[in-house]
Amino acid sequence: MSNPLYTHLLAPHRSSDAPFLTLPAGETVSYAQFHQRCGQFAQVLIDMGAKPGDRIAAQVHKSADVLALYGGCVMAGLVFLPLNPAYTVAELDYFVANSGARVLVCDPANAAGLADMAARNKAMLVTMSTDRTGTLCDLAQGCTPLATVEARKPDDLAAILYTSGTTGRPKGAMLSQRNLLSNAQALTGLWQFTKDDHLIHALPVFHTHGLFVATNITLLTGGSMAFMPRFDLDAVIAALPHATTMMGVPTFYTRLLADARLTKSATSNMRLFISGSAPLLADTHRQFTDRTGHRILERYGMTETNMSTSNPYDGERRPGTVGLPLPDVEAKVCDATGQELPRGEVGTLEVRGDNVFQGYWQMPDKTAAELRADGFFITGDLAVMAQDGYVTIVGRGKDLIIAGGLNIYPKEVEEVIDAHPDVVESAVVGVPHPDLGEAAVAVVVPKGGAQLGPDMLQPSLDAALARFKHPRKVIMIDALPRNTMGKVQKAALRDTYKDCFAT
Ligand code: MCA
Ligand code: AMP
Repeated sequence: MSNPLYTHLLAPHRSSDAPFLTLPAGETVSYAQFHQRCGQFAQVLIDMGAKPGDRIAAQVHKSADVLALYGGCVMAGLVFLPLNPAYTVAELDYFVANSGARVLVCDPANAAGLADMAARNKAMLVTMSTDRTGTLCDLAQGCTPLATVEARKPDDLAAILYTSGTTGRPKGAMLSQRNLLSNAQALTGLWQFTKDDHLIHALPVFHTHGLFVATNITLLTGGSMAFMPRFDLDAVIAALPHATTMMGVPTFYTRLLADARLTKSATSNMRLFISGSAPLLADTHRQFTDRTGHRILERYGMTETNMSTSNPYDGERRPGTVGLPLPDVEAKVCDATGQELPRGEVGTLEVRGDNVFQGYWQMPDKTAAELRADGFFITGDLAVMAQDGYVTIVGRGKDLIIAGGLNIYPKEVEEVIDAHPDVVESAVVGVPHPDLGEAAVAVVVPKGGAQLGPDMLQPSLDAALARFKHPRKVIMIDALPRNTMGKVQKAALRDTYKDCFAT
């Protein structure tokens, strides 16, 4: 049997009583218990008729069982498809239909509302709650774990994660066993993770950061995680003295810095704080060092590429930069044709390596537009590479807002607002936000004579979009600024409203 992810992440500690997860109530999940649960989910899914390569979509709240479901998919050769619990039924419908998911796992509270959609898409609907109940959990409870793990080749798919684009519908990034394993191995070595590490895990588990970077590294080393349902400042501060590492988005760090309990002594047991998913301000980096003595290690990645660059463990962690390409990852700053630019010039970052995904699920045209024939992936991030190889992300070539580490595609929000009968047009822009880094502002032109208050857009937004995508502010104006070509000047709007969240 060959199944690289199983062999490296799950098999080595399968009989170990060492803790894998510590949960908020003080309960622990040992490696042996986790392995058993993975095997039970694998067997239940197979009994339901799932075949290797089938997609298993899960829109559930964070729990130990979600990770076991991921492990179960690995064991049964299934493709795990995690989805943000904040998504509306309309958003979910697209993901289930596009992926052709065989099974949709949802929270019991949502089952009735999703039944029609699941049936229409021919997906079997089962439930999982955070307290280990629900139809899937109940079936797993009494089930004998899968005895023979499904064979998988390195290029077989392990997961699909949807990521939006600046145009069109979200695209399913196909991640292979090789993509996930190679990245976990590279990061483990680079960041010197061992079985003695105890990682504060306060991230969601429906994205690369919390699901793959944090979890796969821990599984690979046999270390443990303080597994929290969400980022709760009090819980994270209480966990610091017992932990050795934390991974977070910049908002975690700004919230910690705003609390006087973040001190040198509170963090004296910690060896490493890692930040990513959005730009960490150099100022935040410096303030954190001044307060705690720790230099936050910033790294850079994407759903399509896993992690591509990182500041070093030993050596200079340069504030404002995302460090150097990972071992065996090539990174270059290019012009629009893919021609590498001289060091110091701004261009688009392209990356190549085992970390780079297999393409977009059933979207060959979109794959071809972003993944070059020679294997380089066009990230859409604007970057500069210094003479010594350090990469700085200076902007985005794509129209994207990253709020608290979550991506908001303005186009998707504008389409919903523009469909309102009293709206002529709108522009959604990201502006600085003290907590989230960036936040979305909608600038809306109402139809002449229409009495359109900002709240009147709410029903349309509620029906279509997860709440984290809703604009934090709606501003009505008479006309959008346009250049001579008639293009909306988003830069001007960003400038006009740059202080609207200033404290
Ligand atoms: C929650 N809300 C947000 C966000 N999160 N709005 C905008 N941006 C957000 N990120 C909204 C909710 O809809 C809700 O709105 C209100 O804020 C309060 O929600 P709550 O859940 O209480 O918020 P929170 O606990 O304060 O969460 C903020 C957070 C969280 C801790 C920053 O969003 C978070 O954990 N972010 C991390 C995301 C992440 O893991 N990103 C990695 C993906 P209302 O009141 O209207 O209902 S990127 C990735 O994986 C790449 C590969 C990489 O490089 O890592
Ligand atoms: P996602 O599509 O959710 O995978 O988000 C990937 C995007 O997050 C990248 O294309 C970058 O724009 C951004 N990103 C991730 N890490 C960093 C970082 N350390 N600094 C700046 N931007 C980042």
